[in-house]
Amino acid sequence: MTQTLPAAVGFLAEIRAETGRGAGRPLEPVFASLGSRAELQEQSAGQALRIVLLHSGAPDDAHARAGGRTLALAGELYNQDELVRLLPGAARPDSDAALVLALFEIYDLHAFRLLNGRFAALLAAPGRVVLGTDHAGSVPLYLSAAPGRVLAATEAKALRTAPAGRRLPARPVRRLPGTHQVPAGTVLDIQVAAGDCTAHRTWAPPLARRTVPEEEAAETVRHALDRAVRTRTGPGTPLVVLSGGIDSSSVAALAARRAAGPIDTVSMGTDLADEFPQARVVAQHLASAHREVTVPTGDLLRRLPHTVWAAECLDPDIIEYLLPLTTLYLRLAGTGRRILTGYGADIPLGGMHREDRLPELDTAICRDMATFDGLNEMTPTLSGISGHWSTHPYWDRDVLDLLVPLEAGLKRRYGQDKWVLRAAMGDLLPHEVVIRPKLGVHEGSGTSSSFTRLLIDAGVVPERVRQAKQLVVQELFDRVVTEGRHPNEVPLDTVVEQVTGPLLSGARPVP
Ligand code: IOT
Ligand code: MG
Repeated sequence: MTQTLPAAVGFLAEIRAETGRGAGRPLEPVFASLGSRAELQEQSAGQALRIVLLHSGAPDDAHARAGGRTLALAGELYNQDELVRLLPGAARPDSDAALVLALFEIYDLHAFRLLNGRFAALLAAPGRVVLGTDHAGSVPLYLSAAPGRVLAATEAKALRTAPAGRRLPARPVRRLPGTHQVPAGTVLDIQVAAGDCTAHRTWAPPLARRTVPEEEAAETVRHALDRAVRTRTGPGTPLVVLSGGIDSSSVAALAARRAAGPIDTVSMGTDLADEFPQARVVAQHLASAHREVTVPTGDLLRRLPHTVWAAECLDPDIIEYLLPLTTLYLRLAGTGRRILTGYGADIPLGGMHREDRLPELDTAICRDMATFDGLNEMTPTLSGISGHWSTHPYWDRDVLDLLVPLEAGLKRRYGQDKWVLRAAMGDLLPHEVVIRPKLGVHEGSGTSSSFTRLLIDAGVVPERVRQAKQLVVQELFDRVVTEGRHPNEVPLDTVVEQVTGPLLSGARPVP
């Protein structure tokens, strides 16, 4: 059977110089993502390497060896065809891992500047470890390094029991001393013996803006998005998580146009709110096999610990976007689906910004493109906890390189937000879908309001709700990441009680 999921969705790796200095107990391969485990061990050139791959049935495709180097790859590439042309000879490497390794042999770490993908990678060579993520850091990668040892994993919780590493040019992880996250679009080059680390940027969001005639802008956006959808669609029936907004409807329309039969679409709502009628219009138009999943808000909120566990994120706003999606993924029957989303379109297009003025719109886009890193909102672990693989066409490297630099007047035009996308998709979707204004998933599913309600019911005054949300997320992070507890063992009500207690004393008005 052709593989639907990437060969691996995660890994844990330990590299130790065999001098005794770096010796220590092997780490437990703990992951929130589901998958099978395969372990590789190698000793060479005075260095011991152990990699535990979290794989989906073909672990040999998730790593490659050549010329004394070993490479492990979690995730996948989307520009293999152009990359293969850079290699000498006619033989096509038989996996993405082998392709990256072959490019590394020619370009060294500059190979990472060539890749368009959704991945985290580790390369071990004698005396040297290279760690890199895709342009968006969309598969998070963490590490801890000290002289004589490098520990790396695609989930921070796997490094929870690692001895404290030294300070590195990367983002420190809360309450895990010496554990860092590899920045988005960055390669870290580490000398194992000394533990020295240098960071090299391989991608940065463009800052310049381009003026393009309307028609050309719409055409190029359509073309780039179509390619991003195509390269993300596996051999099986595509599944699109559909809100009925322009972002996910566009992805569904492009996937449906290419599919041999009906695609699958699914929408979630709660007892409080849903966008079912809007999504149904799209599903009917595309003749997709459509499902609606209604989750009681109590059940939705009970997935907060799972969402923080999967995303390893401390931002309460982001957690509110991710909670309904995580809950939906957990309700999808079976495992192993490849899921396409419309996530992330609002960042380069300024869709979350309800404002007509162009300088403010472009400022918001600059800010969002400068601050997404480390939020982990794109992480595949959100769907990985139920054994699925999600991927986001709008955060394809080429789509971003096209959307970000479009001048703001193409993003807000004729009183519409995300105008250029609406113009690009005009002929594939019903008009009412094309002109429907933005509604965030946290709004459309009643997630924000039910989380607020929970805190108000616990006695938090409205002015402190935001702070309380932040504290709840922080406390959940401490329990499920730092302390390594399973989210099923972290009852939300106890956490809410614990963090709201101190907020209430002195804050509650005297009756
Ligand atoms: P939103 O754009 O509403 O949703 C993101 C994706 O989740 C949609 O494209 C769709 O694929 C899926 N989705 C949303 N609602 C449903 C639903 N009811 N049923 C099934 N699938 C659904 C937040 C947001 O508004 O999400 N995400 C923004 C912005 C992120 C901000 N981050 C940042 N500044 N760093 C986004 O760009 O997606
Ligand atoms: Mg959206």
